[in-house]
Amino acid sequence: MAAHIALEEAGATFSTRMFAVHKGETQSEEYRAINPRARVPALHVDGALLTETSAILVYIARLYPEAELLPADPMQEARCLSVMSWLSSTVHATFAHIVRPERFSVAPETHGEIVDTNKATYWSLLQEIDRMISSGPWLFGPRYTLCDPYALVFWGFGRRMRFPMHELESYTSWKDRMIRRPHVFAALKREESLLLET
Ligand SMILES: N[C@@H](CCC(=O)N[C@@H](CS)C(=O)NCC(=O)O)C(=O)O
Repeated sequence: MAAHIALEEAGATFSTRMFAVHKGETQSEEYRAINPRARVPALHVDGALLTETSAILVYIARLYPEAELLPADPMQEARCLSVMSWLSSTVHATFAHIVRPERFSVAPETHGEIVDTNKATYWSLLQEIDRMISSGPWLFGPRYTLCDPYALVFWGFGRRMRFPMHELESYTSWKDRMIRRPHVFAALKREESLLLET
């Protein structure tokens, strides 16, 4: 979703192929031929493969500098990369423990505890994002960056887990603001995203 929104925001010419994780399509031979790690997103550019959301977002921002999707100031850019790195290594990794506990322990009797512990951790990370967004209107205050679409992914995951997302007032009103951006809306519509359901 984040990469898809970034391509829309950049005004890029691109085509998409959808592989539904929940239907096991990313584990298929067909998708493994695209990305042997069997994870989305994967971006193909002139035959070259790029994986990892943060790298894809930075690549898109650099390719379309006129869209100003990353700050030009080195410290501001580094702070943005710091947030992307945290979203990937901590927030996303915590979520993976909730939906795939079997990847973290071969003992089924431990899975319930792994899920419960990481649900609590995930909620505290969502609260941290809520605080980061509280001065708004965007994650980096007045300026929209590609950290914004990346953070939208985790609001959606929280809703999927039936967390009380309405309690995160800043994060939730920011989510509504995000959806009102035409390029965000276009990407979500094409993905038939649950975020468009009220
Ligand atoms: N570190 C990777 C994580 C990618 C990832 O785990 N994507 C999830 C979808 S949100 C996925 O493909 N899951 C399928 C699976 O875990 O089998 C990134 O940031 O791009």
